Amino acid sequence: MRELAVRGMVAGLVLGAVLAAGAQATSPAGSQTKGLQTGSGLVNGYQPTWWKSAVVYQVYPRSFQDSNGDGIGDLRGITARLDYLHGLGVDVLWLSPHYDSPNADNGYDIRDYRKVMTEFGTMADFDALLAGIKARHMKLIIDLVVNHTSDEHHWFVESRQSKNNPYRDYYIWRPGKVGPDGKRMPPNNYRSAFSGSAWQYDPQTGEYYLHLFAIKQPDLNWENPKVRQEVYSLMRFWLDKGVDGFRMDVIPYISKQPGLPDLTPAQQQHPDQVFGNGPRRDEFLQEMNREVLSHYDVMSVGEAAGVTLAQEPALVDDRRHELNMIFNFDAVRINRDGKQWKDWTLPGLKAIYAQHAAQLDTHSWDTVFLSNHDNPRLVSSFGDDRPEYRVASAKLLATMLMTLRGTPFVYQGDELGMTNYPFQSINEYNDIEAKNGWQEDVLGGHVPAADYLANLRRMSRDNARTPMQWDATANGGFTTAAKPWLAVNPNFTTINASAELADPDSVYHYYAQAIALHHRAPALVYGDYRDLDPTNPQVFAYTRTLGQERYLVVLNFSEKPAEFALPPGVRADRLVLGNLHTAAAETGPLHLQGWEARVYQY
Ligand code: TEU
Ligand code: CA
Repeated sequence: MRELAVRGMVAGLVLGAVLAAGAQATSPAGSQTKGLQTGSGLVNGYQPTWWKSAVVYQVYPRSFQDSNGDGIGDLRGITARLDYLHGLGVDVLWLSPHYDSPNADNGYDIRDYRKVMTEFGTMADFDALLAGIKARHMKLIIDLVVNHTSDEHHWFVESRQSKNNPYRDYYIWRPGKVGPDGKRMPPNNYRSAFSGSAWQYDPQTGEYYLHLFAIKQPDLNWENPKVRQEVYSLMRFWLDKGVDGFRMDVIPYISKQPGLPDLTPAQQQHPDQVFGNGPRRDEFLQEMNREVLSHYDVMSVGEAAGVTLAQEPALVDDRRHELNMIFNFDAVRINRDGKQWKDWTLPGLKAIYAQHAAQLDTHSWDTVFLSNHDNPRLVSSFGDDRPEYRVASAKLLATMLMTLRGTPFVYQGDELGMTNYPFQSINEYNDIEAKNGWQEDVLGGHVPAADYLANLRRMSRDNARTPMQWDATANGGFTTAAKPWLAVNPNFTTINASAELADPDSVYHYYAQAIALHHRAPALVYGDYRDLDPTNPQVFAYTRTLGQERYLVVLNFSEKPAEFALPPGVRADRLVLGNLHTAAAETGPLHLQGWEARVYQY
């Protein structure tokens, strides 16, 4: 373990030195908006804050770096790679769940909120990681999963004992119904996100409990003030250790519909919009803010499945004192109907960003992301991961992430242009969502295996969960174990951090440049956004302006060359970022190569 950690540290130190020379200061643009602030301290109407100008990097600890050779990523492994992350220029790390868990859903099923998962290390390892993050002037947000717990949490172990157990009302228990055939039936027609009914019958007390996700993830009953106080207490536990905020897992789901009636056929098309809009959602979030968040200088970002862009201000308008921002799923799921992969169009994506701009005023901050641990790889979903286009399209996507309006979120490995995994059989998958779906859809005789696997290969969450590819040694340098918990993408021999650190033209160094640009340009944080050609099927071109600071971003979302004429008043004066070396100074229409991205200041 020490050898690996040292090797990681050395690589990081070398990288840190190299990049420090080239990269701009990673201090968030917030510190550079002084001259732009009006008397009220606002910048273009926005209240500047550290989490608005920060760039966030998500770490999925299971797959980031193994330090003790057991094939599973851990906290010491992350600590050994902090210089790599600092060198990239990111400001905030979002750590996916690190708590004690039986891993039915890889940590999103928490058994003890105040204990570090044994496989990930100890609380001392967490403290060392946090100290290492702070020493590099970065911040840490952790994953708050409080819509549900593990069924092995002691609250649930108690709750299921008897109907009068003091913990019974920590969860949502209901008697079933009796069907026309006289058989027992669940209380309503809710379905789990991971296949099957959202209700599990428990013989011990002859009732069903609700689980909107896995059977081993019973939903907490937020109507119970004791549950809410337990959550606020565990939040304070981590905030008092110095954590800088939370990413909140499916947080809009915490308020359930009174009486839990069946979903109507229309609601069954978008059950998340029923689950995410319960009547007490905002009351609970305002109480959480009043009791906890408002007492700390922290960042809160809610994962908001089921909340439409029109509804978004209800959760993020700063006058409502709920959350700082949320992840809206419209863009990241433009390529899916439910779980079925579908093609998408660039005008369709641009229309979503136009809606973001229209729905969110200067009181409502946004996030910019197109990947995470629940979605396939960025370059495979929104770029083109064929060898001839992978690097250029990965850089183009980085350009978009760093120049749209909102806090950008980079998912681990996307800074290397890591791609989807070439899955062949269901046995190669780990994800409960994939395996439960196989059980129900394929073994249930509803979907041919080949069709299920073809779709799964494109949309599976496991695409993003294969281990980080650090170098060309065995298992990509992720682990010294013979077998990692999930196979490393075989393309690690060519796509890996070591090779990219050594290549100044790599996706990694491009991300570092794009992040540095984001940091030195308040207009890219707080500036107005204007789409120059919403219906153009191939080119995404927009401006970001803040007073006299004006940027033009032009992205060719195709392998085919494109010509783009600039509207009056918009000029390609000074190229400040480009992913190909063909951006000649042009006065007339721009001539873009396939997957070419350019950012001009004018
Ligand atoms: O995800 C909730 C969620 O919306 C996704 O799981 C989505 O429903 C799923 O990917 C369907 O395609 C959060 C976590 O990010 C996810 O990893 C967990 O599995 C889930 O909640 C339960 O905690
Ligand atoms: Ca390990």
